Amino acid sequence: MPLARSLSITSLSGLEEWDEEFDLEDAVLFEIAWEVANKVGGIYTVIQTKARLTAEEWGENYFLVGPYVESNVRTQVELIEPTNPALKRAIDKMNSSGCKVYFGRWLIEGSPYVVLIDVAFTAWNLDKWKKELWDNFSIGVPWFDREANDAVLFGFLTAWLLGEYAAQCEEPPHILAHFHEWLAGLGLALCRQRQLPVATIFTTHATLLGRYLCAGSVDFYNNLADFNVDKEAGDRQIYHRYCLERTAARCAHVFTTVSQITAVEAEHLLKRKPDIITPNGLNVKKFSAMHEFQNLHAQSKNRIQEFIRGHFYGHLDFNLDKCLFLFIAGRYEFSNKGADIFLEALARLNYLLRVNHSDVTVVAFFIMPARTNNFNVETLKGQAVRKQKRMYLYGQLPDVSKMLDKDDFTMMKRAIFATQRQCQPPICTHNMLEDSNDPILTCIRRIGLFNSSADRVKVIFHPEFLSSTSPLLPMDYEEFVRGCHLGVFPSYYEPWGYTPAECTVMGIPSISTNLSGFGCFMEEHIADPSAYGIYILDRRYRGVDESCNQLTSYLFQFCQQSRRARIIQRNRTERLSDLLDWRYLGRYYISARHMALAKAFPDTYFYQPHDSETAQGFRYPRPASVPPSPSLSRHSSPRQSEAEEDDDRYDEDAEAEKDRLNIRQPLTLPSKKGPALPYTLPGANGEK
Ligand code: G6P
Ligand code: 1S3
Repeated sequence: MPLARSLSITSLSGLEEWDEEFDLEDAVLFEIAWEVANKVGGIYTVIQTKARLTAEEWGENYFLVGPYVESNVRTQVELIEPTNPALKRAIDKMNSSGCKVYFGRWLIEGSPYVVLIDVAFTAWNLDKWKKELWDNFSIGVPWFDREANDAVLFGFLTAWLLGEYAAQCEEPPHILAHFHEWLAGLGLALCRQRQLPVATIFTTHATLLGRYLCAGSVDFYNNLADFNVDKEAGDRQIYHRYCLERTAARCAHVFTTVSQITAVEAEHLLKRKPDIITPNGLNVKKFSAMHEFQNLHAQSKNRIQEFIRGHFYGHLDFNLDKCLFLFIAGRYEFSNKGADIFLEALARLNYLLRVNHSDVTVVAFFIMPARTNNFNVETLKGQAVRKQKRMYLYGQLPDVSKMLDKDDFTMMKRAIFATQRQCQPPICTHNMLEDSNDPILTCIRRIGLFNSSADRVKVIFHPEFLSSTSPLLPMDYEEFVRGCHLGVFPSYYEPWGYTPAECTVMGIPSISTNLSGFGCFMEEHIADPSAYGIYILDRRYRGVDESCNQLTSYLFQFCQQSRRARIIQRNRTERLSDLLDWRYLGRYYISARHMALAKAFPDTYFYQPHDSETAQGFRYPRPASVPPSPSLSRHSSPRQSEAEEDDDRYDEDAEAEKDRLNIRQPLTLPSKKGPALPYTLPGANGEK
């Protein structure tokens, strides 16, 4: 019997409600990605955080499909018997034909069903399937590309699963299959080539060529329209991968990208304009006490301060209470993620703070995984010293002269000597395997930020993702972000950028760029982003040196804010979190699914863009408490007088209420009648 399902996206502090009455009939949704229950990068975050909302909408008819990785399954998945009879028959049939397909519940919010396929177990089919790929699509995959081989196996196996499921259904089924990224894309192309009754969506989270070209020395955005894509892919030995990606994009009923900027890129590099933009959301955690996130900031900051005490033992000649923690985190793509200009700007900031005799010290963390031989001794020693000799770290005797005898003093002096260091506090927490040509370390050597006593900017490179079980900095990523003051993500290539979004929902200000999906999205939705702690660097229309100056000036301004100003700013930042909640952003995925069903099954489904999809974009107004004068626009982040400098108690609720009244305006969505691509690409009319 057909099921009628609908979803009401509820109101989010001023954002418009969105009731969707699309009858899904007996449709079944498969969402297919290499990162289902398998964390590699940002796509995992998309799938994992979105699952709850999608499971609410599709209930028993939602299945995620990914690779079987034993270590992941052991910790994240509860294996069970398939719940859907047709799917059970399909899985049994595959398993009796030499495959290993598992069914379970992924133990995350929403507990969605997962179908996990062991691709290695079916590797005996690889040559046969590669021949089929060549015969039908003229794509030849070389034997040495392991990732592409996995993509072939995964593609054939997912198409097999969907075909088998369709064959096992008693009534003609309405299958919707949503494929993410090139690694999963072949399954989509095979569904179309085999004419399966499947409505298909392909979402690209970054294009292969875009990532490769940007990582080189190419002027990417000024030449987007002119690249000879086949040659560029061939030169980088990724032609076969590129063909898989482009085939999926071309074959899909609906093609989506995560941002407008990637839509422009896809149009030029994959030769198809996306039908819908599907921005990435998060599951926003709401605390019952409104300012709980501020308390969490203070708690986590204390833990970072503890680490700093150990790391800088013997050199703790700066005031930790006036110390600001900045960080960059993500995949280690030195220039794509903007680590290059961040370092350069830190060197300039160091100079500015020194010549202005600032009492602020900045510690900048680089959390980017690289190849290492574990922690280095000097760093571990620092934490050990901290734990044992905490009272001596400041290098001065405490005023206990009356309590101690001569021997105690001798012992204490020796302990102080033991905390003295001949070397500077380390830059890197680990032993790097490629120390001499590591890009971050090489750049630090050039700019001379060596954590010396005179430096107002200190640098710590932690080339491993954070973990609460680390002996060094035992914090998970979320705790760490909460304890920092500012996330700095000056990316050159960033289709979306989860890192600044995560900062926002935790109430931590961030710097992103107008070349990142997130930065452009915020620019589109907020009248004065920096007032909300969303600094957007111009990397599109400025040269590298100019962007670096702009970044330096953002950092310097940030260092000049009083504590009270930072607290106000964090409150404003946190208020934007509804905008990044899947409960709001999930609607774009819903539209993509309805559009695909209507294209594949026009007799059953009818798609009409939602009213709000065609209206003008909503903008968060400038906060009421920010002065409107243009002369202050550079300083729309809150500033106070010196007298208020250390006053961290103020009427937060009154300030918040003032801004909230201003925000309560109906929300309408930006135009999504196909992506209106608003960017005049520099170079198109001669500008640089
Ligand atoms: C939160 C806490 C305050 C604390 C402040 C520190 O707002 O509720 O008690 O003083 O953080 O802010 P800061 O920007 O100096 O880390
Ligand atoms: C990609 O991961 P990345 O860090 O390689 O996908 C993410 C999820 O859509 C996106 O946020 C990011 O910008 C892309 O680059």
